[in-house]
Amino acid sequence: LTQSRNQNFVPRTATEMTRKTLVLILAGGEGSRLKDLTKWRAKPAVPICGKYRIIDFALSNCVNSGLRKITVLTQYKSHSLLRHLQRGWSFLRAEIGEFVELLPAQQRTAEKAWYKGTADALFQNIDIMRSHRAEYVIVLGGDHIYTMDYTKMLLQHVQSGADFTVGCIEVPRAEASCFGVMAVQDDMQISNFTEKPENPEPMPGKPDSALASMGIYIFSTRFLYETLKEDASNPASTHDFGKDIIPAKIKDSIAMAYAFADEETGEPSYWRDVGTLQSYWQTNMELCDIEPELNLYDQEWPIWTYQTQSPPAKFIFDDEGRRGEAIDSLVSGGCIISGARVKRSVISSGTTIESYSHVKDSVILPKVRIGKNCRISKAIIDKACVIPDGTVIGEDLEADRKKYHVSDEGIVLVTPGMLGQDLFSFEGD
Ligand code: ADQ
Ligand code: ADP
Repeated sequence: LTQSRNQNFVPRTATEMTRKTLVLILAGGEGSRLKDLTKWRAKPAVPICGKYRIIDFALSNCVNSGLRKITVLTQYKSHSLLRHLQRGWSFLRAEIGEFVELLPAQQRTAEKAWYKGTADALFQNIDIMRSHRAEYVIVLGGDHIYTMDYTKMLLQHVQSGADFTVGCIEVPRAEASCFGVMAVQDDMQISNFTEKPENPEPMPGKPDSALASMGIYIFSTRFLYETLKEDASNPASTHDFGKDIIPAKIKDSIAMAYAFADEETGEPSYWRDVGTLQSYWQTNMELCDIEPELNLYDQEWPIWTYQTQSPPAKFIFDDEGRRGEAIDSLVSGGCIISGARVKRSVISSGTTIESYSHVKDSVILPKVRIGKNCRISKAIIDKACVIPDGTVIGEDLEADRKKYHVSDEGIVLVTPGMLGQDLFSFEGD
């Protein structure tokens, strides 16, 4: 640690480094590409992987990394997210300097506007950040699925003496246009950064790959405060990290990239942007593989969440002796599969599936009721949907399109609203 070139602060121990770090999780994005899954809730609150919410992954990574001063910035449709955080993430102890603090957008400046961009979201809370007296600030998005020890990136940031460090990952060049894309020198200093380029720059010697920003930034605080102040008074700025701050600041500061990759093989680590219905569905489906890349069973890196206590999943013969079974699937607590077949699917907590129904290649969110004689395939069924007897989903996409949302890839999204469960008849939780 003492090799640090950072003039301002040199941590003497690893714990000093983590204790002097404040994490800010940006959880305010609209997530509009998830269609009706984010009609009532913010993207980080969307249930995923059978029993979690998307934000649980970033939060668990923080806690498991020993980074326990965490603030979460919320904005869009935040009720369900705030409730989840209050119920599930209030176990840290403020008395020993550990907390998850909620920062709902609250128009705290003279301007009568909600957060404009991600940098403005930080600027509006600069006094709160300062009160925590951190030396380093980690900014994370609350909407990715991955497990990552942030202290490795923090250590690199400290040792390199960087003003800021951007987490990056190798992605197929064909998919890179939805990310910030960067070029780096041999020492990992960033030489170029373009937000969502039409024609992403390939990696040297790898024409089909590009180096994408993971939207994870570590800043040395003094540099961050000066930068945010400068940006706030720049009328030409949209006050966004990816669009404004990062590209502008690589020129006149020490800007480093941290590669999120296997240390031995150099292969990119597991990281999923669940921004679209296809990627959301795919991320869930991958868990049905025999050895998924995302290991939810790793006791060294538990993914924490809030859940109501529920009994074990139950698989039963129905009255006519038909077996209830699930194969290549994840079935959460509180589920009852009675005389129905489930294949390659993720069935979230508290769901029931009745006789003669067949569910395959689908993601079923919590507390769904699937009646008798239903056939459901390649579908995402939102929380608390009640699927009537005899419903067929995923076989005739033209027919499905009339009632549900069908993605370009042919995945059918069904929500309570689409089933006529409206504000007055819907019983969420
Ligand atoms: P995007 O995800 O497209 O790209 P953005 O929409 O700004 O960028 O969202 C970044 C994060 O901030 C998300 O977690 C979002 O939920 C949250 N957020 C957005 N606006 C917010 C606000 N006003 N208040 C609080 N939270 C807010 C970014 C980077 C790219 C990078 C990708 C990686 O800009 O360079 O490649 O993330 O997914
Ligand atoms: P929670 O678990 O916090 O109840 P969810 O993740 O299910 O929330 O978020 C959905 C929110 O939107 C809940 O507050 C729920 O009551 C509401 N909601 C979802 N669908 C509908 C609907 N069709 N009509 C009315 N309210 C809905």
